[in-house]
Amino acid sequence: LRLETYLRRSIEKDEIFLNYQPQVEIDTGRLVGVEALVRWNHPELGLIPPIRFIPLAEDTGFINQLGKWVLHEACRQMVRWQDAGLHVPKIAVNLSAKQFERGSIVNMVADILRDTGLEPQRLQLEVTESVIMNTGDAMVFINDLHSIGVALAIDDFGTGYSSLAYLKQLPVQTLKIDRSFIKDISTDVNDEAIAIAIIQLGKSMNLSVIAEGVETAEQAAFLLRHGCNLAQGYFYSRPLTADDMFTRWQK
Ligand code: G
Ligand code: G
Ligand code: MN
Ligand code: NA
Repeated sequence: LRLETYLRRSIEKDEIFLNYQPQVEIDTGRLVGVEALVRWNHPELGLIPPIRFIPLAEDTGFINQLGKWVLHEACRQMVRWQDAGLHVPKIAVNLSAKQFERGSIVNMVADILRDTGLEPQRLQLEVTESVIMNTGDAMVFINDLHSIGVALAIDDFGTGYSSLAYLKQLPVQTLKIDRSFIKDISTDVNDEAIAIAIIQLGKSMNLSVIAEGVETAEQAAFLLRHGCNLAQGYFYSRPLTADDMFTRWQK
């Protein structure tokens, strides 16, 4: 069977699950949120990474079903943690361009929030610059999502083509500095300059800025020194299962 055939059955077969990567305040180590990252555990092929199945899901249209499942599960998990005594301030969920093409994304998100009872401001949707710039109605949908109280972040910021004029108009709260700029931040002067520029841009536009892919104490110290107090990366934690999140962060 082709991977596509398996993928179509993956949800009903319970092979899809989420991992959660902590997002922390650098100076205090406090948990400020998590990013939900989808995983596919195929019984014969094992764990298939999202870079292999997300593009396939996008090409086949399955992303709409998958994206809906991910959102629902992410919101449900926030409520489960809450009920079990772990307060995770917010959850970030990645969206594909394809999920904007049907026009029903706002209703879908609103339904899921109503169904799970999660407060809208505790859900942050991540979109990339290319989704915003290349998807016809993305601006309209982003404004609609904002109007129901959901938070928005621009993912992989700095790697795509983005217009500052657009950025200014968008009801976005967060920029995520792509991990490619963080990797050599203390040795590559260009990466250093780009990271500092993004931090400054965020400050001047009153946006919060979070660095992705933080792997060392040096990188964290650099960020803090330059005014970025939010980070996500292996230095703090790898993506965790829902249970491990609970064990690791429950006080
Ligand atoms: O752990 P990592 O391999 O999870 O993720 C690889 C890529 O897959 C990232 O670029 C991430 O944005 C993307 N990704 C992870 N989970 C999801 C998801 O639920 N939806 C979409 N559209 N992309 C995701
Ligand atoms: O593109 P997006 O930012 O949504 O994807 C997040 C991806 O980055 C996931 O694949 C996640 O597993 C990965 N990731 C998270 N932290 C680190 C890190 O510190 N180093 C590296 N190399 N990858 C990371
Ligand atoms: Mn992301
Ligand atoms: Na990213």
